[in-house]
Amino acid sequence: MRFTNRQPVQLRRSRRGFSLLELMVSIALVLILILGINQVFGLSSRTVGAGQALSETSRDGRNAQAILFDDGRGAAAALPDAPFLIIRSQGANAFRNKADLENDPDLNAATQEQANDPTVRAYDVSERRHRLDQLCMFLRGLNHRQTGRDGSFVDQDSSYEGYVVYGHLLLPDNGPNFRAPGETGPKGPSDWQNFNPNNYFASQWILGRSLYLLNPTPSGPAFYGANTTVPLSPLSPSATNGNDPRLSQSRFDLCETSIDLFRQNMSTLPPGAKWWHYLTTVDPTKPDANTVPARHLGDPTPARPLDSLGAARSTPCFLRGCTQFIVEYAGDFCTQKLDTGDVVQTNAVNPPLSDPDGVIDFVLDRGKNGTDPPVRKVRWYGLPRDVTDDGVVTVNRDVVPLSHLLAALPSDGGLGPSAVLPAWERWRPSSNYAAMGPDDFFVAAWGPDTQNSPKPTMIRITAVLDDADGRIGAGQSFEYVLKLQ
Ligand SMILES: [Ca+2]
Ligand SMILES: [Ca+2]
Ligand SMILES: [Ca+2]
Repeated sequence: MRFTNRQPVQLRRSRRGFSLLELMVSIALVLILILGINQVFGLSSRTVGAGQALSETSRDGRNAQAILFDDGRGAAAALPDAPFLIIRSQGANAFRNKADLENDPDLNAATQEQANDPTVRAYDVSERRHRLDQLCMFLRGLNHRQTGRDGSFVDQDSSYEGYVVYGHLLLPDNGPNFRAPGETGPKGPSDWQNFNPNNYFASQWILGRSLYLLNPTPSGPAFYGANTTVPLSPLSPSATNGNDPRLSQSRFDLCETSIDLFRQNMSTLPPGAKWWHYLTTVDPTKPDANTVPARHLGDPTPARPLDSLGAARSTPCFLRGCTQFIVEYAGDFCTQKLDTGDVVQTNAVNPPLSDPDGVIDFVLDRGKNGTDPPVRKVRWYGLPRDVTDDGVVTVNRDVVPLSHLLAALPSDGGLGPSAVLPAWERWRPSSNYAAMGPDDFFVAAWGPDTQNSPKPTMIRITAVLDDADGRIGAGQSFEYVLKLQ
């Protein structure tokens, strides 16, 4: 009886179900489990995303090397009789990406409110201070056309002569306009990203490689097809009124000229003509100091259905997420003391001058503290850059223009302020580095008026590649050295 008595109790208990408390506890447990699983999956997908972004940037950096070295060989072959070679260097303030913008109190990349903000000194290279250099070279060697005439995407044309420009591209906004990298609009900082939606953040920038084949008798439509005799055509506006069409806006990658014809064309320029100014700036009628560099047009995602113009605009897109593009040069331009690196005057009279000595100009590296035994390293010339990373630019340790080294005081290894300066350094920034302006730029241009001057033997390119989606902690840096002699 006792046994049978217990059964209803057990049955009653098993039918009772869950109490509210038990239900809540189990729901909470399930929620915790789901959150945990989410965390694990989120973490691993972020890891996969970062890994993918890293492998993408390293793949792009490696692929770029083959093309850059090929162009370097072409430039070396063309250099002895090339019409010109131009390096134009300039820095710009910009946010690395959206997250960087959102951390900034006044939404302005040119101001540094917080102690931990990336520096924006003119000679810095940081996540807020970027280099947007340009390199213009003539090439000898086989190159194929990358665009086609109207109604087609490619042509069979090829040529053994070419002209290539490396530099950041103008990219379309979501309307009809093209915007410069980091360009800001007329309204306040809160509108700048809206004004320039595709080329505002440094991680959106695209380094362009705009290659033009040269052919004096082109088979199809070419840039500047008219038989013009305007000086400097067909690669630039005229040297007299600046109104001719610009190569940087051209949809054709074929120019109706040759290296020889163009050099002959340039030889007719009057002495003192600022050919380099006309070839590299947007409005050549403006004075040197306040001109905007001429940038070529690119469009990585042309409208569908694709047409010849859209296809042509996509071909210059070379390196995506290129937040830094730094071009510097090296060679034998002066005589130096082997034990100190000081520049030696090689003429007996004033103004003091230093001739090449058969040794590539060098810098003595004495280690981080300046006390190690000196090691001789190639000296690179260019827009001032703090390569020793100690917060200041020093003439005899960092990258500076050759002019700055020559004109430095003898105690700093130079010849003094009256030194004869190199004719190919056409525009130099202030040598008072602390006071260097954010828009100060540097132009080194070898051309018809420096035929008897030494030319660079090497060009160093430093590029930093970043992920537009912010998946990697910092951009990856790549260095390429092109041997020109
Ligand atoms: Ca700011
Ligand atoms: Ca030398
Ligand atoms: Ca330094």
